This record gives sequence, C-alpha cells and structure tokens, in this order.
Amino acid sequence: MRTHTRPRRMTWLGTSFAATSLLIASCSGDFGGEAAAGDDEGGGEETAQDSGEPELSPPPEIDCEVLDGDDLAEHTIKFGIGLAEDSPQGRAVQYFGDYLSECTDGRLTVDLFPDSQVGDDLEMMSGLRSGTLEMTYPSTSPAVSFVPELGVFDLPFLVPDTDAADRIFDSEVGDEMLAEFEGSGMLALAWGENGFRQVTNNDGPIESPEDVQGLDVRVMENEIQVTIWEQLGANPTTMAFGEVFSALEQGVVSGQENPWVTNYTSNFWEVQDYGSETRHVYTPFLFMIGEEFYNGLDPAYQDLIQEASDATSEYQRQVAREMDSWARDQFEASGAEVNVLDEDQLDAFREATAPVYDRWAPQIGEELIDEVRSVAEGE
Ligand code: TK8
Repeated sequence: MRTHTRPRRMTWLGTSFAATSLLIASCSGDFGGEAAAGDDEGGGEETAQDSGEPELSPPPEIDCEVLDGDDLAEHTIKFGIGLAEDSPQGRAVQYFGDYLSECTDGRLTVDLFPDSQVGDDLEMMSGLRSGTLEMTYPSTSPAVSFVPELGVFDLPFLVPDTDAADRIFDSEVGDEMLAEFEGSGMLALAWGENGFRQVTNNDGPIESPEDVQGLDVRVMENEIQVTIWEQLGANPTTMAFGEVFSALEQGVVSGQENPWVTNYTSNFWEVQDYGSETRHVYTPFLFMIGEEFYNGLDPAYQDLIQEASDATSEYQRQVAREMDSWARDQFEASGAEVNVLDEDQLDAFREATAPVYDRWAPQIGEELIDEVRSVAEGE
C-alpha cells in the first residue's frame, strides 16, 4: 500500500527535511491565479481536465498592527495538510501564512506541506505532540481518539446544512469541544469545513442503500464511520487518507467517500467512474497547533495566531462552499457519471443508518447529541 505511481506522499521519516522542502512551492506568494489542477501529471487515457479556476470571493482583509519589536523572534511554521494546495484547505493555509507574515513583517512565516507529504492526519497530530511539525488541519474523525465528544460529527445526517454547521462552530458547545484538546500536546484553534461527504466508486451509481451492499469502500480511521457502512451492508476498510488514491488505482477498494472538493482536487476522478451526492455525513476540520510550540511563543504572537486562525476559519468555509458545486461539475467533466440523490432517496439512507445512533449515542453522550442538534436547528 505504500507504493505509489506518483509522488503523492512522502514519509517524514527517512527523508531529510531539506529534501522534502524542495518539493514544496513557496506558500507566501499569490495563490489567486496559478493553483489550478493543471500541475497534474495526467493519467493515460483520462480526459484532459479543464484547468479553469473556480470563481472565488476575495479573502477577508488582513487588518492588523504590524508586530515589529526587535525582541520578537523569527519562526517558520511547518504546516502539514492531507489535501492538495488548491483545495479550500490548502488555500486557507496560504492565506494564514500571508496573514502572519504581513502582520509580523516576515518574522512569522508558514511552510505548507500538502498532499499528506509529511504524514497522514494521525501522524501529523503526533508530529505536533513531539514537536517535529508545528501545525496541521486534520478531520475530526481520526481526532476522536483524543476527544471522544467529536464523534458527534460522525453521526449520519446530523448537520442538515452549512448554516447549521456555522451555528455549531460558533456556539459555546463548539468552543468547548475545541478546548478539550488542552493538555493533549495539541491545541485546536479554530474549526474548518471538510464538508458533506459523497460516495465515489467503480461499481455503479449509488441511488439507494441497496446499491452499496457489498461495496468495498475506504472509510476514515473511526469506528462510527465503520458502523455506518456496515449498517448499510458494505465492506468498509479503514485507511489513512494518503493511501486512498493508490488503493483506488490498484483496486484494493472500489470506492471512498469525501466532499466534492476533495474528490476533485485529490484527483480521485482519475480512478473513479461514479460519484453520487449522498451527503451522508458532514465532517469538520480542526485548525491545530503544537501545544508546546504555542506556549513557548511570545504572547503577542499567540494573540496574532488566534486572530489569524479565526480569519482563516471564516475564509476556508467561504472557499469550501464556493468550490463545492464547481468541484462536482469538474468531477463530472472528467468523464465520471454523477448523480444527485433527491429527498426521498436521502430519506432511505437516513432510515437505513438510524441504528448508528443507537449503537454510539451512549459513548458520545445523549446530552451532547441533543445539545448539538438543538444548536444546529438554531434553537
Ligand atoms: C485529509 C483528510 C480527509 C478526510 C479523509 O487529511 O480522510 O477522508 O476527509 O480530508 O482529513
């Protein structure tokens, strides 16, 4: 599973940092125009992609008083992410880097390592704890091993739409979940949107729960996600994100599930024939920093990093939403067949996955689930 036909992922160990750095484009430049899908090596018979850029609103203005005291140290923040540079996640980290460097006259800079090059979500989280990496942006699902409450986001059809997601993120219960990381060796500074997850596969279009019976599907490293797919009669395999492309390419699994922006920007269209808009789960991202690194920073830097994280959270959600249907169209334009489930079809999935709540609510906490639900509904 670690053989790749393309330099999709390099392990941190065994690769000197300098060598790894050479592969990375500088993150501090403009990223408006050139971060297209066009750097793809192309895959044999696949249709050439229209490397057009999505239409995106500008990022929030960077409005700060520049920290320029002579006593302020210089730091380069190594920031590893699982997704591509042109994903909403990658664009957000570039904005964050611009924010920090603009507000510190270049004393704080960010080096972005995309595409799981320095590890997968769990490995990058360990990197934060051991100090080999300063920041990362994992999904909540693998982070459930540190903060079990985050499992609430693995429940199917809990978050109905992005307004509800914002209400949760901006609520007290949202803040409390982030604060749970204190003392773990990593701090969660802000939320991000991974998004509504859609199934892609090579067997056929998914329109009903019957269509996923027997489907060999990769799922995130999270037991609740496994239960969802078992409940539907599929054969789920847990796997780190960085392994997914080659597992699909080699036919180890037939399908996987991720938001359209990921399905497109991680080039899954090269190795998937069908994409079905099932919206079965909404999962967030966590904007994380190593606790020891953060605590060792000048308080003025700490405040700035929090402020920049909040602005980045806002920007990342905006980009994720602006890119969502564009990415679906791009995925379809690649030659894959795309279908969007209607309300009745979604209801069949809601019903079929309802037992997941009975199975997991006791561990996650009934009260927490009720609270998140009522915040989601704006009550
Ligand atoms: C990227 C992952 C990814 C997630 C997954 O690091 O593993 O499928 O959805 O986005 O966090």
